Amino acid sequence: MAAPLLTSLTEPGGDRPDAISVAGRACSREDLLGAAGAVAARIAGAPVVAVRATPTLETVTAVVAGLLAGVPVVPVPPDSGPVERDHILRDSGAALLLDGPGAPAATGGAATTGAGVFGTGAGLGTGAGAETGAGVETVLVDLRERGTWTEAEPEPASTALILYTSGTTGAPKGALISRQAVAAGLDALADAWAWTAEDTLVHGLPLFHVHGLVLGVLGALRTGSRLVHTGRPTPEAYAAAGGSLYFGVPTVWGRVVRDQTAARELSGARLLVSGSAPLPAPVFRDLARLTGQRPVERYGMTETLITVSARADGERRPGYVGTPLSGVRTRVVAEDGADIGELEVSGPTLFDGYLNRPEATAGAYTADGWFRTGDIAAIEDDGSHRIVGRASIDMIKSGGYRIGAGEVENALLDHPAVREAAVVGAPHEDLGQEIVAYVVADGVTERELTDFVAGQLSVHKRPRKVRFLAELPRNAMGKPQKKLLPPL
Ligand code: MLC
Ligand code: AMP
Repeated sequence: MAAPLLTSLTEPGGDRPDAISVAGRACSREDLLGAAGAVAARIAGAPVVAVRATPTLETVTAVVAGLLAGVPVVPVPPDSGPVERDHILRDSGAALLLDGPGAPAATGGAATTGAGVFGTGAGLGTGAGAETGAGVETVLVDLRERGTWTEAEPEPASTALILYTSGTTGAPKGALISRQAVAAGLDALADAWAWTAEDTLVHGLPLFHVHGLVLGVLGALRTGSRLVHTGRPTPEAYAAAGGSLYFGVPTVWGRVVRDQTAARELSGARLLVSGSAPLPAPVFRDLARLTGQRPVERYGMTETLITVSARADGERRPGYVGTPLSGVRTRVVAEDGADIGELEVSGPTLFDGYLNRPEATAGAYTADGWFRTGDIAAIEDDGSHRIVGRASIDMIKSGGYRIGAGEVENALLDHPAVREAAVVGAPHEDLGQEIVAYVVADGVTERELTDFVAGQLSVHKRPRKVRFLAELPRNAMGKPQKKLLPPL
Protein backbone atom coordinates (compact mmCIF):
# COMPACT_ATOMS: atom_id res chain seq x y z
CA MET A 1 0.00 0.00 0.00
CA ALA A 2 1.18 3.53 -0.75
CA ALA A 3 2.79 5.47 2.12
CA PRO A 4 0.67 8.32 3.51
CA LEU A 5 1.38 11.75 2.05
CA LEU A 6 0.56 13.71 5.20
CA THR A 7 2.61 11.47 7.45
CA SER A 8 2.14 13.37 10.70
CA LEU A 9 -1.68 13.13 10.59
CA THR A 10 -1.67 9.36 10.81
CA GLU A 11 1.26 8.84 13.16
CA PRO A 12 0.38 8.51 16.81
CA GLY A 13 1.89 10.83 19.39
CA GLY A 14 3.26 14.35 19.37
CA ASP A 15 -0.14 16.01 19.02
CA ARG A 16 -1.06 19.26 20.78
CA PRO A 17 -4.25 21.33 20.82
CA ASP A 18 -2.63 24.16 18.89
CA ALA A 19 -0.70 22.04 16.38
CA ILE A 20 -2.24 23.91 13.44
CA SER A 21 -3.03 27.57 13.93
CA VAL A 22 -4.39 29.77 11.15
CA ALA A 23 -5.20 33.45 11.60
CA GLY A 24 -5.70 33.05 15.35
CA ARG A 25 -7.78 29.82 15.36
CA ALA A 26 -6.08 26.54 16.29
CA CYS A 27 -6.76 22.82 16.31
CA SER A 28 -4.96 19.57 17.01
CA ARG A 29 -3.89 17.17 14.27
CA GLU A 30 -6.54 14.76 15.49
CA ASP A 31 -9.23 17.42 15.13
CA LEU A 32 -7.98 18.32 11.66
CA LEU A 33 -8.01 14.69 10.58
CA GLY A 34 -11.52 14.21 11.98
CA ALA A 35 -12.96 17.32 10.33
CA ALA A 36 -11.20 16.53 7.05
CA GLY A 37 -12.44 12.94 7.26
CA ALA A 38 -16.03 14.18 7.36
CA VAL A 39 -15.46 16.41 4.32
CA ALA A 40 -13.62 13.60 2.50
CA ALA A 41 -16.72 11.40 2.81
CA ARG A 42 -18.81 14.12 1.19
CA ILE A 43 -16.53 14.74 -1.77
CA ALA A 44 -15.32 11.20 -2.46
CA GLY A 45 -15.82 10.30 -6.10
CA ALA A 46 -15.81 13.89 -7.36
CA PRO A 47 -13.48 14.41 -10.36
CA VAL A 48 -11.97 17.63 -8.98
CA VAL A 49 -12.82 19.81 -6.01
CA ALA A 50 -12.19 23.56 -5.84
CA VAL A 51 -11.38 25.30 -2.57
CA ARG A 52 -11.90 29.02 -1.97
CA ALA A 53 -8.46 29.46 -0.48
CA THR A 54 -8.95 32.02 2.27
CA PRO A 55 -6.30 32.00 5.00
CA THR A 56 -8.42 29.88 7.36
CA LEU A 57 -8.51 26.51 9.10
CA GLU A 58 -11.40 25.64 6.78
CA THR A 59 -9.08 25.90 3.78
CA VAL A 60 -6.52 23.63 5.44
CA THR A 61 -9.30 21.17 6.28
CA ALA A 62 -10.70 21.26 2.74
CA VAL A 63 -7.29 20.64 1.16
CA VAL A 64 -6.57 17.77 3.55
CA ALA A 65 -10.00 16.32 2.74
CA GLY A 66 -9.24 16.32 -0.97
CA LEU A 67 -5.90 14.64 -0.33
CA LEU A 68 -7.46 11.99 1.90
CA ALA A 69 -10.18 11.23 -0.64
CA GLY A 70 -7.80 11.26 -3.61
CA VAL A 71 -9.78 14.07 -5.28
CA PRO A 72 -7.51 16.63 -7.01
CA VAL A 73 -7.76 20.00 -5.24
CA VAL A 74 -7.81 23.28 -7.13
CA PRO A 75 -7.31 26.26 -4.82
CA VAL A 76 -9.06 29.42 -6.01
CA PRO A 77 -7.68 32.81 -4.95
CA PRO A 78 -10.37 34.23 -2.67
CA ASP A 79 -10.14 37.70 -4.19
CA SER A 80 -10.35 36.58 -7.82
CA GLY A 81 -12.91 38.36 -9.94
CA PRO A 82 -15.51 36.47 -11.95
CA VAL A 83 -13.44 36.13 -15.13
CA GLU A 84 -10.50 34.47 -13.37
CA ARG A 85 -12.65 32.41 -11.01
CA ASP A 86 -14.98 31.12 -13.72
CA HIS A 87 -12.00 30.21 -15.90
CA ILE A 88 -10.41 28.20 -13.07
CA LEU A 89 -13.66 26.44 -12.19
CA ARG A 90 -14.58 25.59 -15.78
CA ASP A 91 -11.11 24.67 -16.99
CA SER A 92 -10.39 22.43 -14.00
CA GLY A 93 -13.71 20.62 -14.29
CA ALA A 94 -14.40 21.21 -10.59
CA ALA A 95 -17.83 19.95 -9.58
CA LEU A 96 -17.79 21.29 -6.03
CA LEU A 97 -16.40 24.39 -4.34
CA LEU A 98 -15.46 23.92 -0.69
CA ASP A 99 -15.81 27.08 1.33
CA GLY A 100 -15.85 28.29 4.92
CA PRO A 101 -18.61 30.02 6.85
CA GLY A 102 -17.72 33.37 5.27
CA ALA A 103 -18.77 32.09 1.83
CA PRO A 104 -20.04 34.88 -0.40
CA ALA A 105 -23.70 34.69 -1.43
CA ALA A 106 -24.16 32.43 -4.41
CA THR A 107 -24.79 34.06 -7.74
CA GLY A 108 -27.20 31.60 -9.24
CA GLY A 109 -29.24 28.51 -8.54
CA ALA A 110 -31.22 27.61 -5.48
CA ALA A 111 -29.69 26.10 -2.38
CA THR A 112 -29.62 22.34 -2.48
CA THR A 113 -30.13 19.98 0.39
CA GLY A 114 -28.33 16.87 1.53
CA ALA A 115 -28.59 14.69 -1.55
CA GLY A 116 -25.64 12.43 -2.34
CA VAL A 117 -23.03 13.75 -4.71
CA PHE A 118 -21.31 11.62 -7.37
CA GLY A 119 -23.09 8.50 -6.30
CA THR A 120 -21.05 7.93 -3.14
CA GLY A 121 -24.24 7.88 -1.13
CA ALA A 122 -22.70 10.30 1.35
CA GLY A 123 -25.05 13.12 2.30
CA LEU A 124 -23.91 16.69 1.91
CA GLY A 125 -24.88 17.27 5.52
CA THR A 126 -24.55 20.65 7.16
CA GLY A 127 -24.26 23.64 4.97
CA ALA A 128 -24.76 22.23 1.50
CA GLY A 129 -24.63 25.38 -0.52
CA ALA A 130 -25.93 27.02 -3.63
CA GLU A 131 -24.42 27.01 -7.09
CA THR A 132 -21.72 29.46 -8.07
CA GLY A 133 -21.99 31.38 -11.33
CA ALA A 134 -20.02 28.61 -13.07
CA GLY A 135 -22.59 25.99 -12.10
CA VAL A 136 -20.39 24.55 -9.38
CA GLU A 137 -22.07 23.57 -6.16
CA THR A 138 -20.74 25.17 -2.97
CA VAL A 139 -20.22 22.87 0.00
CA LEU A 140 -19.56 24.44 3.39
CA VAL A 141 -16.74 23.09 5.54
CA ASP A 142 -17.77 22.81 9.19
CA LEU A 143 -14.87 22.33 11.59
CA ARG A 144 -17.15 20.77 14.21
CA GLU A 145 -17.96 17.76 12.07
CA ARG A 146 -16.04 14.50 12.58
CA GLY A 147 -15.56 11.54 10.31
CA THR A 148 -13.18 8.59 10.23
CA TRP A 149 -11.65 8.15 6.82
CA THR A 150 -10.53 4.56 6.37
CA GLU A 151 -10.06 4.23 2.61
CA ALA A 152 -6.66 3.26 1.22
CA GLU A 153 -4.04 5.93 0.47
CA PRO A 154 -4.43 7.05 -3.18
CA GLU A 155 -1.78 6.10 -5.72
CA PRO A 156 1.43 8.19 -5.50
CA ALA A 157 1.23 9.05 -9.21
CA SER A 158 -2.28 10.50 -8.90
CA THR A 159 -2.90 14.25 -8.97
CA ALA A 160 -2.85 15.99 -5.60
CA LEU A 161 -3.27 19.60 -6.69
CA ILE A 162 -4.11 21.62 -9.77
CA LEU A 163 -2.38 24.97 -9.32
CA TYR A 164 -3.36 27.74 -11.75
CA THR A 165 -0.43 29.82 -12.87
CA SER A 166 0.08 32.54 -15.46
CA GLY A 167 1.88 32.12 -18.73
CA THR A 168 3.13 35.02 -20.80
CA THR A 169 -0.11 35.07 -22.82
CA GLY A 170 -3.69 34.00 -22.31
CA ALA A 171 -5.52 32.75 -19.26
CA PRO A 172 -3.77 30.88 -16.41
CA LYS A 173 -3.00 27.20 -16.95
CA GLY A 174 -3.61 24.43 -14.43
CA ALA A 175 -0.36 22.72 -13.42
CA LEU A 176 -0.98 19.09 -12.41
CA ILE A 177 1.01 18.29 -9.27
CA SER A 178 1.17 14.64 -8.24
CA ARG A 179 1.28 13.29 -4.72
CA GLN A 180 4.72 11.82 -5.33
CA ALA A 181 6.06 15.19 -6.54
CA VAL A 182 4.78 16.84 -3.34
CA ALA A 183 6.29 14.07 -1.20
CA ALA A 184 9.65 14.20 -2.99
CA GLY A 185 9.78 18.00 -2.82
CA LEU A 186 8.94 18.18 0.87
CA ASP A 187 11.33 15.39 1.83
CA ALA A 188 14.14 17.09 -0.07
CA LEU A 189 13.42 20.38 1.72
CA ALA A 190 13.26 18.65 5.10
CA ASP A 191 16.69 17.24 4.33
CA ALA A 192 18.14 20.57 3.15
CA TRP A 193 16.73 22.58 6.05
CA ALA A 194 16.94 19.90 8.80
CA TRP A 195 13.17 20.49 9.12
CA THR A 196 11.63 18.21 11.75
CA ALA A 197 8.67 17.80 14.07
CA GLU A 198 10.64 19.89 16.59
CA ASP A 199 10.16 23.01 14.44
CA THR A 200 7.42 25.59 14.62
CA LEU A 201 6.81 26.90 11.11
CA VAL A 202 5.54 30.48 10.84
CA HIS A 203 4.29 32.28 7.75
CA GLY A 204 1.30 34.27 6.50
CA LEU A 205 1.42 33.56 2.77
CA PRO A 206 -1.58 32.92 0.53
CA LEU A 207 -2.88 29.34 0.54
CA PHE A 208 -3.31 29.02 -3.23
CA HIS A 209 0.31 28.82 -4.37
CA VAL A 210 3.23 26.47 -3.92
CA HIS A 211 4.94 28.63 -1.32
CA GLY A 212 2.09 29.06 1.18
CA LEU A 213 0.16 25.86 0.47
CA VAL A 214 2.62 23.12 -0.50
CA LEU A 215 5.59 24.20 1.61
CA GLY A 216 3.69 26.19 4.18
CA VAL A 217 0.84 23.78 4.96
CA LEU A 218 1.59 20.36 3.50
CA GLY A 219 5.21 20.72 4.64
CA ALA A 220 4.10 21.07 8.26
CA LEU A 221 1.65 18.18 7.90
CA ARG A 222 4.33 15.93 6.44
CA THR A 223 7.22 16.80 8.77
CA GLY A 224 5.00 17.09 11.84
CA SER A 225 6.20 20.59 12.69
CA ARG A 226 3.71 22.90 14.37
CA LEU A 227 2.21 25.48 12.01
CA VAL A 228 1.41 29.08 12.84
CA HIS A 229 -0.17 30.84 9.87
CA THR A 230 -0.40 34.50 10.75
CA GLY A 231 -3.30 35.38 8.43
CA ARG A 232 -1.28 38.08 6.75
CA PRO A 233 2.53 38.15 6.54
CA THR A 234 3.10 41.30 8.59
CA PRO A 235 6.33 41.98 10.51
CA GLU A 236 4.42 42.34 13.80
CA ALA A 237 2.68 38.99 13.35
CA TYR A 238 5.96 37.24 12.48
CA ALA A 239 7.62 38.80 15.53
CA ALA A 240 4.83 37.69 17.85
CA ALA A 241 4.68 34.09 16.61
CA GLY A 242 7.84 32.74 18.27
CA GLY A 243 8.67 30.19 15.58
CA SER A 244 11.84 28.34 14.68
CA LEU A 245 11.34 28.29 10.89
CA TYR A 246 9.96 31.28 8.96
CA PHE A 247 8.89 31.52 5.30
CA GLY A 248 8.52 34.78 3.40
CA VAL A 249 8.67 36.31 -0.04
CA PRO A 250 11.27 39.10 -0.45
CA THR A 251 8.57 41.77 -0.04
CA VAL A 252 7.81 40.33 3.40
CA TRP A 253 11.49 40.27 4.40
CA GLY A 254 11.91 43.83 3.09
CA ARG A 255 9.05 44.94 5.34
CA VAL A 256 10.53 43.00 8.28
CA VAL A 257 13.89 44.77 8.06
CA ARG A 258 12.17 48.15 7.87
CA ASP A 259 10.55 47.30 11.23
CA GLN A 260 13.70 46.83 13.30
CA THR A 261 11.88 45.91 16.49
CA ALA A 262 10.06 43.10 14.72
CA ALA A 263 13.23 41.96 12.95
CA ARG A 264 15.13 41.67 16.25
CA GLU A 265 12.36 39.44 17.63
CA LEU A 266 13.31 36.86 15.01
CA SER A 267 16.83 36.42 16.44
CA GLY A 268 15.79 33.24 18.24
CA ALA A 269 14.61 31.51 15.09
CA ARG A 270 16.55 28.64 13.56
CA LEU A 271 16.01 29.42 9.88
CA LEU A 272 14.59 32.37 7.92
CA VAL A 273 13.75 31.23 4.40
CA SER A 274 13.15 33.50 1.40
CA GLY A 275 11.80 32.52 -1.99
CA SER A 276 9.39 33.12 -4.89
CA ALA A 277 11.37 36.12 -6.15
CA PRO A 278 14.93 37.49 -5.88
CA LEU A 279 15.90 38.62 -2.38
CA PRO A 280 17.69 41.98 -2.76
CA ALA A 281 21.22 41.87 -1.31
CA PRO A 282 20.59 44.84 1.03
CA VAL A 283 17.59 43.02 2.54
CA PHE A 284 19.74 39.89 2.99
CA ARG A 285 22.39 41.94 4.78
CA ASP A 286 19.91 43.85 6.97
CA LEU A 287 18.25 40.60 8.00
CA ALA A 288 21.62 39.11 8.90
CA ARG A 289 22.55 42.22 10.89
CA LEU A 290 19.25 42.59 12.75
CA THR A 291 18.53 38.93 13.48
CA GLY A 292 22.02 37.41 13.53
CA GLN A 293 20.68 35.01 10.87
CA ARG A 294 21.82 34.85 7.28
CA PRO A 295 18.60 33.99 5.40
CA VAL A 296 18.33 30.78 3.42
CA GLU A 297 17.27 31.41 -0.20
CA ARG A 298 15.57 28.82 -2.30
CA TYR A 299 14.31 28.80 -5.87
CA GLY A 300 11.34 27.08 -7.47
CA MET A 301 8.27 27.29 -9.63
CA THR A 302 4.70 26.08 -9.59
CA GLU A 303 5.58 23.58 -12.31
CA THR A 304 8.69 22.19 -10.61
CA LEU A 305 8.12 22.83 -6.90
CA ILE A 306 11.32 23.86 -5.13
CA THR A 307 14.39 22.61 -6.96
CA VAL A 308 17.36 24.59 -5.63
CA SER A 309 18.12 25.80 -2.11
CA ALA A 310 20.79 26.88 0.30
CA ARG A 311 21.19 24.29 3.06
CA ALA A 312 20.82 24.78 6.79
CA ASP A 313 24.37 23.49 7.22
CA GLY A 314 25.73 25.18 4.10
CA GLU A 315 26.86 28.56 2.86
CA ARG A 316 24.28 31.36 2.49
CA ARG A 317 25.36 34.13 0.15
CA PRO A 318 23.36 37.15 -1.00
CA GLY A 319 22.34 36.74 -4.64
CA TYR A 320 22.65 32.93 -4.59
CA VAL A 321 19.85 30.40 -4.25
CA GLY A 322 22.04 27.42 -3.33
CA THR A 323 22.43 24.00 -4.89
CA PRO A 324 19.99 21.45 -6.37
CA LEU A 325 17.87 19.56 -3.87
CA SER A 326 18.32 15.84 -3.46
CA GLY A 327 17.16 14.05 -6.63
CA VAL A 328 17.02 17.24 -8.74
CA ARG A 329 19.33 17.90 -11.70
CA THR A 330 19.88 21.32 -13.26
CA ARG A 331 21.70 22.66 -16.30
CA VAL A 332 22.20 26.04 -17.89
CA VAL A 333 21.77 26.20 -21.62
CA ALA A 334 23.97 29.03 -22.80
CA GLU A 335 24.79 30.21 -26.29
CA ASP A 336 28.32 30.39 -27.65
CA GLY A 337 30.14 29.28 -24.55
CA ALA A 338 28.59 31.94 -22.29
CA ASP A 339 28.08 30.82 -18.70
CA ILE A 340 24.67 32.46 -18.29
CA GLY A 341 21.60 31.02 -19.97
CA GLU A 342 18.19 29.46 -19.48
CA LEU A 343 17.95 27.15 -16.49
CA GLU A 344 16.54 23.69 -17.18
CA VAL A 345 15.63 21.19 -14.48
CA SER A 346 14.65 17.55 -14.15
CA GLY A 347 13.76 15.32 -11.23
CA PRO A 348 10.98 13.87 -9.10
CA THR A 349 9.40 17.19 -8.10
CA LEU A 350 8.28 18.14 -11.63
CA PHE A 351 4.60 18.54 -12.56
CA ASP A 352 2.70 16.24 -14.91
CA GLY A 353 1.82 18.92 -17.46
CA TYR A 354 -0.84 21.60 -17.92
CA LEU A 355 -4.44 20.40 -17.73
CA ASN A 356 -6.11 20.39 -21.17
CA ARG A 357 -3.01 22.00 -22.78
CA PRO A 358 -0.97 19.33 -24.58
CA GLU A 359 0.81 21.88 -26.76
CA ALA A 360 1.81 24.12 -23.86
CA THR A 361 2.96 21.04 -21.96
CA ALA A 362 5.05 19.81 -24.88
CA GLY A 363 6.54 23.29 -25.32
CA ALA A 364 7.62 23.40 -21.69
CA TYR A 365 10.06 20.51 -22.17
CA THR A 366 13.20 20.03 -24.23
CA ALA A 367 13.46 17.09 -26.63
CA ASP A 368 15.44 15.20 -23.99
CA GLY A 369 12.84 15.75 -21.27
CA TRP A 370 14.17 18.68 -19.23
CA PHE A 371 11.77 21.40 -18.07
CA ARG A 372 12.50 24.88 -19.40
CA THR A 373 12.11 27.28 -16.47
CA GLY A 374 12.23 30.51 -18.48
CA ASP A 375 14.66 31.84 -15.85
CA ILE A 376 18.14 32.99 -16.76
CA ALA A 377 20.76 31.61 -14.39
CA ALA A 378 24.43 30.98 -13.81
CA ILE A 379 25.95 28.00 -12.00
CA GLU A 380 29.24 28.61 -10.20
CA ASP A 381 32.05 26.07 -10.07
CA ASP A 382 30.98 25.09 -6.54
CA GLY A 383 27.46 24.27 -7.85
CA SER A 384 25.85 27.35 -6.36
CA HIS A 385 23.06 28.86 -8.51
CA ARG A 386 22.40 32.52 -9.23
CA ILE A 387 19.09 33.57 -10.84
CA VAL A 388 19.85 36.50 -13.11
CA GLY A 389 16.44 37.30 -14.59
CA ARG A 390 13.55 36.08 -16.71
CA ALA A 391 13.80 35.17 -20.37
CA SER A 392 10.50 36.91 -21.13
CA ILE A 393 9.54 40.52 -20.49
CA ASP A 394 5.94 39.24 -20.31
CA MET A 395 6.38 37.39 -17.03
CA ILE A 396 6.08 39.75 -14.05
CA LYS A 397 6.81 39.01 -10.38
CA SER A 398 5.15 41.45 -8.01
CA GLY A 399 5.20 40.78 -4.26
CA GLY A 400 6.13 37.18 -5.14
CA TYR A 401 3.02 36.75 -7.30
CA ARG A 402 3.61 35.58 -10.87
CA ILE A 403 1.57 37.64 -13.31
CA GLY A 404 1.44 37.14 -17.06
CA ALA A 405 1.36 40.40 -18.97
CA GLY A 406 -1.02 38.86 -21.53
CA GLU A 407 -3.71 38.09 -18.97
CA VAL A 408 -3.74 41.70 -17.73
CA GLU A 409 -3.63 43.04 -21.30
CA ASN A 410 -6.65 40.89 -22.22
CA ALA A 411 -8.53 42.17 -19.19
CA LEU A 412 -7.77 45.78 -20.17
CA LEU A 413 -8.78 45.15 -23.79
CA ASP A 414 -12.17 43.95 -22.56
CA HIS A 415 -12.87 47.53 -21.45
CA PRO A 416 -14.81 49.25 -24.25
CA ALA A 417 -12.65 52.41 -24.10
CA VAL A 418 -9.32 50.57 -24.54
CA ARG A 419 -7.99 50.09 -28.06
CA GLU A 420 -4.48 48.81 -27.29
CA ALA A 421 -2.66 47.71 -24.16
CA ALA A 422 0.90 46.73 -23.24
CA VAL A 423 1.68 45.61 -19.70
CA VAL A 424 5.17 45.41 -18.18
CA GLY A 425 6.82 44.99 -14.79
CA ALA A 426 8.72 48.06 -13.59
CA PRO A 427 11.29 47.90 -10.77
CA HIS A 428 9.66 48.59 -7.40
CA GLU A 429 11.42 48.87 -4.06
CA ASP A 430 8.80 47.01 -1.99
CA LEU A 431 7.27 44.60 -4.52
CA GLY A 432 10.32 43.81 -6.66
CA GLN A 433 8.27 44.74 -9.71
CA GLU A 434 5.06 46.70 -10.06
CA ILE A 435 2.55 46.23 -12.87
CA VAL A 436 2.48 49.14 -15.28
CA ALA A 437 -0.04 49.33 -18.12
CA TYR A 438 0.46 51.44 -21.23
CA VAL A 439 -2.87 51.92 -22.97
CA VAL A 440 -4.33 53.63 -26.00
CA ALA A 441 -7.80 54.62 -24.83
CA ASP A 442 -10.35 57.42 -24.87
CA GLY A 443 -12.55 58.77 -22.13
CA VAL A 444 -11.47 56.56 -19.25
CA THR A 445 -9.44 57.30 -16.11
CA GLU A 446 -6.55 55.39 -14.55
CA ARG A 447 -8.70 54.49 -11.55
CA GLU A 448 -11.52 53.18 -13.74
CA LEU A 449 -9.11 50.88 -15.53
CA THR A 450 -7.42 49.50 -12.39
CA ASP A 451 -10.82 48.91 -10.82
CA PHE A 452 -11.98 47.24 -14.02
CA VAL A 453 -9.04 44.80 -13.95
CA ALA A 454 -9.54 44.12 -10.23
CA GLY A 455 -13.19 43.36 -11.00
CA GLN A 456 -12.19 40.57 -13.37
CA LEU A 457 -8.94 39.11 -12.00
CA SER A 458 -7.27 38.80 -8.59
CA VAL A 459 -6.60 42.20 -7.04
CA HIS A 460 -2.81 41.82 -7.15
CA LYS A 461 -3.07 41.63 -10.96
CA ARG A 462 -4.36 45.20 -11.24
CA PRO A 463 -1.90 47.73 -12.62
CA ARG A 464 -0.30 50.05 -10.10
CA LYS A 465 0.20 52.68 -12.78
CA VAL A 466 -1.51 53.38 -16.08
CA ARG A 467 0.11 55.50 -18.78
CA PHE A 468 -1.99 56.78 -21.67
CA LEU A 469 -0.26 56.86 -25.07
CA ALA A 470 -1.43 58.03 -28.49
CA GLU A 471 -0.09 54.78 -29.93
CA LEU A 472 2.09 51.85 -28.89
CA PRO A 473 5.63 51.78 -30.30
CA ARG A 474 5.88 49.22 -33.11
CA ASN A 475 8.54 47.74 -35.34
CA ALA A 476 8.50 47.82 -39.15
CA MET A 477 6.31 44.69 -39.15
CA GLY A 478 3.72 46.54 -37.03
CA LYS A 479 4.40 44.43 -33.93
CA PRO A 480 4.27 46.32 -30.59
CA GLN A 481 7.73 46.75 -29.06
CA LYS A 482 7.65 46.76 -25.27
CA LYS A 483 11.34 47.61 -25.08
CA LEU A 484 10.58 50.94 -26.82
CA LEU A 485 7.87 52.02 -24.35
CA PRO A 486 8.65 55.41 -22.80
CA PRO A 487 10.10 55.40 -19.27
CA LEU A 488 7.64 56.10 -16.47
C1 MLC B 1 -2.58 46.94 -4.34
N1 MLC B 1 -3.41 47.78 -3.72
C2 MLC B 1 -3.84 48.67 -4.60
C3 MLC B 1 -3.25 48.34 -5.83
N2 MLC B 1 -2.48 47.26 -5.62
N3 MLC B 1 -4.67 49.69 -4.47
C4 MLC B 1 -4.93 50.43 -5.55
N4 MLC B 1 -4.38 50.18 -6.76
C5 MLC B 1 -3.56 49.16 -6.95
N5 MLC B 1 -3.07 48.94 -8.16
C6 MLC B 1 -3.82 47.74 -2.31
C7 MLC B 1 -3.91 46.32 -1.78
O1 MLC B 1 -5.16 45.74 -2.08
C8 MLC B 1 -3.74 46.53 -0.30
O2 MLC B 1 -4.94 46.98 0.26
C9 MLC B 1 -2.74 47.68 -0.24
O3 MLC B 1 -2.82 48.33 -1.52
C10 MLC B 1 -1.32 47.19 -0.07
O4 MLC B 1 -1.05 46.33 -1.15
P1 MLC B 1 0.38 45.64 -1.36
O5 MLC B 1 1.45 46.64 -1.27
O6 MLC B 1 0.29 44.78 -2.55
O7 MLC B 1 0.59 44.82 -0.10
P2 MLC B 1 -0.13 43.59 0.42
O8 MLC B 1 -1.55 43.53 0.01
O9 MLC B 1 0.19 43.63 1.86
O10 MLC B 1 0.63 42.41 -0.35
C11 MLC B 1 2.03 42.18 -0.20
C12 MLC B 1 2.24 40.73 0.08
C13 MLC B 1 1.54 39.97 -1.05
C14 MLC B 1 3.71 40.43 0.13
C15 MLC B 1 1.58 40.36 1.40
O11 MLC B 1 2.04 40.43 -2.28
C16 MLC B 1 1.70 38.49 -0.93
O12 MLC B 1 1.03 37.83 -0.14
N6 MLC B 1 2.63 37.90 -1.71
C17 MLC B 1 2.92 36.46 -1.68
C18 MLC B 1 2.76 35.86 -3.04
C19 MLC B 1 3.13 34.40 -3.02
O13 MLC B 1 2.84 33.67 -2.08
N7 MLC B 1 3.80 33.95 -4.07
C20 MLC B 1 4.25 32.56 -4.13
C21 MLC B 1 4.02 32.00 -5.52
S1 MLC B 1 4.63 30.33 -5.55
P3 MLC B 1 -5.52 46.43 1.63
O14 MLC B 1 -6.78 47.20 1.81
O15 MLC B 1 -5.72 44.96 1.41
O16 MLC B 1 -4.46 46.73 2.65
C22 MLC B 1 6.20 30.51 -6.18
C23 MLC B 1 7.10 29.32 -6.17
C24 MLC B 1 8.14 29.61 -5.20
O17 MLC B 1 6.58 31.56 -6.52
O18 MLC B 1 9.33 29.63 -5.55
O19 MLC B 1 7.77 29.87 -4.07
P1 AMP C 1 5.54 30.78 -9.64
O1 AMP C 1 5.16 30.09 -10.80
O2 AMP C 1 4.61 31.74 -9.05
O3 AMP C 1 5.76 29.63 -8.84
O4 AMP C 1 6.86 31.57 -9.89
C1 AMP C 1 8.05 30.94 -10.25
C2 AMP C 1 9.09 31.97 -10.58
O5 AMP C 1 9.46 32.70 -9.41
C3 AMP C 1 10.38 31.40 -11.08
O6 AMP C 1 10.30 31.05 -12.43
C4 AMP C 1 11.34 32.54 -10.80
O7 AMP C 1 11.27 33.50 -11.83
C5 AMP C 1 10.79 33.15 -9.52
N1 AMP C 1 11.54 32.74 -8.34
C6 AMP C 1 11.20 31.83 -7.40
N2 AMP C 1 12.13 31.77 -6.43
C7 AMP C 1 13.10 32.66 -6.75
C8 AMP C 1 14.33 33.07 -6.14
N3 AMP C 1 14.74 32.58 -4.99
N4 AMP C 1 15.07 34.00 -6.79
C9 AMP C 1 14.66 34.51 -7.96
N5 AMP C 1 13.51 34.18 -8.57
C10 AMP C 1 12.73 33.27 -7.97
